[in-house]
Amino acid sequence: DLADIGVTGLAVMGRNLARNLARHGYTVALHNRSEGRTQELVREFGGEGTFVPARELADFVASLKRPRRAIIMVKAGAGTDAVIDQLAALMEPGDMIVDGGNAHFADTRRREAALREQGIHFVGSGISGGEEGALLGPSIMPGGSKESWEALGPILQDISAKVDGVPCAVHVGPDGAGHFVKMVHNGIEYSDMQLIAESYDLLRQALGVTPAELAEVFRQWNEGELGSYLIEITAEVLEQVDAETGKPFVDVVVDQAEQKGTGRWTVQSALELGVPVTGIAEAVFARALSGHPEQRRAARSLEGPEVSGDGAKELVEDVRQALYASKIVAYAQGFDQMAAASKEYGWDVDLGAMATIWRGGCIIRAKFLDRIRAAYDADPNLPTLLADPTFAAAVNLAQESWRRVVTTAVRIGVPTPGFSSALAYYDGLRRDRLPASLVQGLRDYFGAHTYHRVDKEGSFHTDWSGDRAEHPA
Ligand code: NBP
Repeated sequence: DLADIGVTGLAVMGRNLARNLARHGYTVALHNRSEGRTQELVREFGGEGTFVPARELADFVASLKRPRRAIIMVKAGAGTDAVIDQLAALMEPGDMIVDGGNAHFADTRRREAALREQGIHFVGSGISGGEEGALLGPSIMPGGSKESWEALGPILQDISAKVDGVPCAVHVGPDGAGHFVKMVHNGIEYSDMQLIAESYDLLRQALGVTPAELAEVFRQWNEGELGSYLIEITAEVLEQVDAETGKPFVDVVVDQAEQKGTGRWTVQSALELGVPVTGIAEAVFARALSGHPEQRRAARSLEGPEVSGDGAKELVEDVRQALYASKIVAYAQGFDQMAAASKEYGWDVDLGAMATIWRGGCIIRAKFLDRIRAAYDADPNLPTLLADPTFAAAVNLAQESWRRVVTTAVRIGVPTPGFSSALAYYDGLRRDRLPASLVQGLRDYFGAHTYHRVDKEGSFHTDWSGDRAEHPA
């Protein structure tokens, strides 16, 4: 029998995605560059469904029903290009190639345009949820043509996570839209983790509590508005004890955070689009700082404040509030970035739908995403999430706590770039007048860059080096 769909690239992600498809009753063609992985899958999990293994890519393509649907799950980069080229050479107009890896959206745009010339639908699809999500139901963010969504959508919705019966898979938009949204998802994930890490660090330093005690705090937080996968697993990581030394797990792990690049891509894109994603940027930079132990060693003689601990138990609730408010800011920024990209590239992304498909399967899944969905339902053109009445009320409620947290961190010398920058963003957004007017004045002074006036139309320049009179520019 011909296969309904195929997967090439059978490392952890591809293997689990293929099993997920088979478990949903689809006949799945299998291929991997080195045949060992294909054989291993069939040997270990062949009983889970109907697989059609192929040693050669040509046999893999030949085993697919028309129009063919093939998912690529290989390491992002040059390997993906190679596999796309090989597949495309074996395919016909109307066939579909899905790239489920973490490709850069610009690569996806390029690949989609090239394959469109050949009449092949190229679907760059974000897939989130790691290994477990791929098997049990990921969050799926496909880009590409409407026709490809019609042919692939039902399958992707079948295998995706479901929340309240709603699948966590939706057509994001044309060409690179799916991979863009996945990239921002990962950027937000960086920011979420940074804020969690700051909460842990500040509470541990200020209150002198143990990681195990903090695990309990996070467990309680998980019951409330912060309820999310990342808060849940934070409790588990914090209570973990190293079997060899008996020390808390977090004390035996090297404190240098690594990154695969999607956070950096998010910030690079945000710089190009002119969207301030300070929460994500600070998270990327905090990882970069952690990666320079030689600088930290060299800086050991730098002095900190006299005070260290700050025993107030109220700090726990304050930090919870600061975490929630900063998280709202980080999401507001990420959603701004998606809105800006959607406009720039003509994608027409439904922002509320992105919140919906992130509710399950993916790493940033959280109760709070229902509120984001509701905010965009109430106003699809919301200029910022912070303008939504529910979120505005939440940050208003939190802001005193937020300020106490940042003040405490500054006083005792614990770095909280996530909390601090989120608060600065909030205060910037709130301002009636910003000191950008002075920046404009300076620009006009040294570079005759001109400025606008609050009371008149047009551009103006002041003759700074002469009589300092103003002239229309
Ligand atoms: P890897 O990213 O480790 O890639 C391994 C796979 O790529 C193997 O099947 C390997 O074949 C194949 N491959 C390579 Br490497 N170069 C190739 C080439 N030139 N031609 C053909 N095949 C090639 O696998 P993964 O961790 O399963 O991730 C797959 C994709 O999913 C990546 O893009 C990743 O970023 C993305 N992703 C991963 C996660 C996660 O949690 N791991 C989550 C979300 C997305 P071989 O067996 O012959 O070496």
